[in-house]
Amino acid sequence: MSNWPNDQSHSENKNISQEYYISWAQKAYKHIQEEKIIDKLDDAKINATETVNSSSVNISNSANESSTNTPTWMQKSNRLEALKENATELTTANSEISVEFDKEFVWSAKILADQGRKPEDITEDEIQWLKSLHKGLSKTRRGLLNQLKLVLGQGPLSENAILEIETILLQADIGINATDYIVTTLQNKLLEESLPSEKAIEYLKTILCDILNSPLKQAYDSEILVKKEVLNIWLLTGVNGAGKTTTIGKLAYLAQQCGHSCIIAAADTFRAAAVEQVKIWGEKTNTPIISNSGKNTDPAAVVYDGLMAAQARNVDLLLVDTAGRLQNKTNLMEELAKIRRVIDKKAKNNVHIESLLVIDATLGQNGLRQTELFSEAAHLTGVILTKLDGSSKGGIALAITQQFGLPIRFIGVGENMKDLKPFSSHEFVEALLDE
Ligand SMILES: Nc1nc2c(ncn2[C@@H]2O[C@H](COP(=O)(O)OP(=O)(O)OP(=O)(O)O)[C@@H](O)[C@H]2O)c(=O)[nH]1
Ligand SMILES: [Mg+2]
Repeated sequence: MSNWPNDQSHSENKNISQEYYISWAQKAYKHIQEEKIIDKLDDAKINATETVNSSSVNISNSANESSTNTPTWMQKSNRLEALKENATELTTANSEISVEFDKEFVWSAKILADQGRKPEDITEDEIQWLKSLHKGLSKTRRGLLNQLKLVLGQGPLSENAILEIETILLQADIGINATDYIVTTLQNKLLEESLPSEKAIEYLKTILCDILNSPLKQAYDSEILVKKEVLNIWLLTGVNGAGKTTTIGKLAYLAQQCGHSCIIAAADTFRAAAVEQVKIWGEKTNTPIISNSGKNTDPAAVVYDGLMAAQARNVDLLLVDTAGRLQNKTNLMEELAKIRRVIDKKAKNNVHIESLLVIDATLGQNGLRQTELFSEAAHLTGVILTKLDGSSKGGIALAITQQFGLPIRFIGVGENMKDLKPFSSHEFVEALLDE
């Protein structure tokens, strides 16, 4: 994976049978199992080689034993025995695989199959990721589907049905604008054509995907975020505790995985502990940190230092961590505007700037007000949603996209390094509406 695709492609064929997906999932599971065994065998090979090597050293040191003359083929055979023993152990030890083959696995496999993937290319991480997303949105999904099944499939929506759908969409944090749009578009379709409940839900999925993809069609490149041959500067902003620093760590990890060179500017100078927190992520991901431990350091100065270092070192990506601030604190928002001005002024040639608002998805509609005010100060180009594994309802993604035309760029579903991925409208909408 050299870039960070927002893979929106997926099969349009909704008639594929469940049996097909189960068989696909079984193949993917077998493949993951085999990969695990190969990994373990590789480890065992190294261990066995080390054991044989160290025992031959011992043997050669012992003058009275004839094993100094142990023929090479015999040593190999010992190694083979060790490998065979390990292989038998491993093939019988299913517990070695942490991802379980269950309903969630089949669902995850289905999402990957619909994106045109092959079972022999699937990794355990990808399945774990989709499982977390599906699990995180399970409560919202259950509520939405139960209600929708009651009112869909009976021709155009009655006034009561409209009210019920509106209520359930609003409860899922989808917001007034997006809810209006969704219900009107759905009703227009149902007035045109009578759809059974299942087909109406499929149609609803296309409405939601269209909303989520709409900013990409207008102004943004849907393919990649890290542009080639330029310095990419990603400024992360947001309210206190939204998950900015953790997301910076996860992004540094992703950058490393994709082969992009990266440095982090620790521009949260508000708390001493903030720089320490960034440094821990720097160590975990082997990413250089630019910081200034002086008291009352101007965060804009750290950003400036970061920029200079990034340009001098010719790195692909500069990640900027900022202090958490409430959107209604004017002085703090002015400080943010200054940071943004420094970036715009000093980074003129060969740069691509992304200004990303990190939103804690569990905070619901508050995200809309945050988006509005952070947009003014930091000229946002996108949003990162965190904590979709928690009590979040998820609908805020649609509310933000519909109201502000900003794309959701990444989503976080946990506190670990691997718990962040580029946003895919297909995956997200299926997790919201597919059992
Ligand atoms: N469950 C879950 N927790 C997360 C996620 N992202 C971040 N967190 C947690 O949220 C808490 C706050 O994260 P930080 O990264 O420190 O947030 P921040 O925005 O940098 O906070 P300030 O710098 O204080 O404004 C930490 O406990 C993180 O581990 C996520 O996707 N899921
Ligand atoms: Mg922080």
